[in-house]
Amino acid sequence: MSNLYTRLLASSPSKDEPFAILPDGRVINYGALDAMSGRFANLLGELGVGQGDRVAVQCEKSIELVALYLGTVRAGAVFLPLNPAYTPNEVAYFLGDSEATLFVCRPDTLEALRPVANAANVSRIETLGEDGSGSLADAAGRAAPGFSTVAVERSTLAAILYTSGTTGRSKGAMITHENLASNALMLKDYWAFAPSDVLLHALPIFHTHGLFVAINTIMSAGASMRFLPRFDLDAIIAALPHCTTMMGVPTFYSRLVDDPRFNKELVRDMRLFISGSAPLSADMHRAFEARSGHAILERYGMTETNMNTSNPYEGSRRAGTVGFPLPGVDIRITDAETHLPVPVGEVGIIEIRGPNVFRGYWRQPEKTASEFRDGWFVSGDLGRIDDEGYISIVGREKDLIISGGLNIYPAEIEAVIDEIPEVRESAVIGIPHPDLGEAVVAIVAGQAEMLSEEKILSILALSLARFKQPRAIRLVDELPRNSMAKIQKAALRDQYRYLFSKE
Ligand code: MLC
Ligand code: AMP
Repeated sequence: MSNLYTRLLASSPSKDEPFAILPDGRVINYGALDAMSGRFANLLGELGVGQGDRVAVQCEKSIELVALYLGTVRAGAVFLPLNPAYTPNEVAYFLGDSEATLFVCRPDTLEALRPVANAANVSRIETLGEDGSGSLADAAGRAAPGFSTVAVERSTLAAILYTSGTTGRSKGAMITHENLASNALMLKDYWAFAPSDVLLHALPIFHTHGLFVAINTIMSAGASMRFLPRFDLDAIIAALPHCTTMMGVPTFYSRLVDDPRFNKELVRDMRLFISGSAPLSADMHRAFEARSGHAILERYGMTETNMNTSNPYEGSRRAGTVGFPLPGVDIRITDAETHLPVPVGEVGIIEIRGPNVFRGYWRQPEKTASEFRDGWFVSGDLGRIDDEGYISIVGREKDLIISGGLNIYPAEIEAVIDEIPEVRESAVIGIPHPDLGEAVVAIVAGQAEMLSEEKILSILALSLARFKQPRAIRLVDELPRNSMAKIQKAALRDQYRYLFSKE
């Protein structure tokens, strides 16, 4: 069976065709990509990374990192990307849980992370900087560029992506070559990607959206991308006239609409804007269309499943909906109590089945079993299907906050706050935020005179990535509880709903 890499290149783009255009103007063509990824694949073998071994990476976005992803996949090893914002504490868990063979970090974090990797028994630690420096990049430069891509089974793991869990313990989603190849090849057709397309790539590449949806899809079309290190409005405005497509989280689109330079002339060569990872409000959909003349195509996905549904490329892209099940993907909506499919128009839990659905959580068979029902993956998202087949996401059964497209599980933050001796208990909630969609807020009950927002934040900063840290903390005497003594988060969300906006 073919490797993901081979399947992504089935359209055989010529070696001279561009793959990535970098901010400094450098162009990486498909031939160079093959050589770069081949060098990394050869190097992994030299470093003792075998098939199935985990390559954990916590580096800034760079084209070398893309090549390392592809080299890992070509070698039959498992790519495990980590958000560069994670603290050493968080990294320690991922390295230990995954039993990674190789850990690659930034040159400037090596000193802090070496003991973490050693404690997790990682055999090798190497470095890769965003400018292509570092010990791994140096050694790759000396490795041979030609590599015979390893044949794998459909069910062979290509990647593990950690997603936080409701209990606070992150789970490694095991993603196979078939999951990724089937999804990318289908999306290329569904969204009409062609070799002439240039994708504006400003997403991080440690998640499904920027790594798989964006990069795999353009590779399967033999298309190219303008590869930006992060979302920077000036750089986006400068790049838009040279692009045909863009993928982003809703925050990208609201920031564009807020910028007076964003207009129809700027996007004259664009054919498609795609949004996902968090809800795009119907108001934002309309505001964007009024300004740009483009109806954003909203789609719905998950780390565990890649892409599930999408608004149509041809046809009406309906604001506030995530469109139809994608070809090959089955969706059903079931009742939370009876688990039976609900009638059209009624709200229930979205369940997913198809070649896109992951193999399970790394070394957590019970957790895996509990999230599947009769072969369907139970998403935890609440949705409804209307009589024309459009699916809307109306909420979440899982206690999850999505801030700027990044998932945050309250339990993980509550656990750290609750360890502070003066704290009795806490409730972490998501509150509507004009830029991030939702922002993290902590409501804390305890010895108020001994506590302060600054003190709590400084303790959280020691163990939690910045994006998980609350944007506001409120100290209270008591948390509201229902008759079953359960904290009423809905009441708290209601009470603080205007914290970041005008009433
Ligand atoms: C950065 N910060 C965030 C944040 N991103 N805080 C909360 N939520 C976020 N998402 C912090 C920074 O550390 C910084 O801290 C402060 O907020 C201000 O930073 P900023 O400069 O405004 O942030 P910026 O770098 O512009 O990043 C915001 C963002 C970025 C929205 C552009 O987070 C982003 O690119 N998000 C995309 C996430 C993504 O790819 N999700 C896909 C998941 S896959 P300080 O110290 O300065 O206060 C998935 C499946 C699917 O969900 O369906 O796709
Ligand atoms: P992640 O675990 O980071 O992959 O996030 C997946 C979750 O993001 C889904 O379960 C949804 O809750 C949410 N999500 C993704 N796309 C959309 C969308 N278009 N609208 C609403 N929620 C979305």
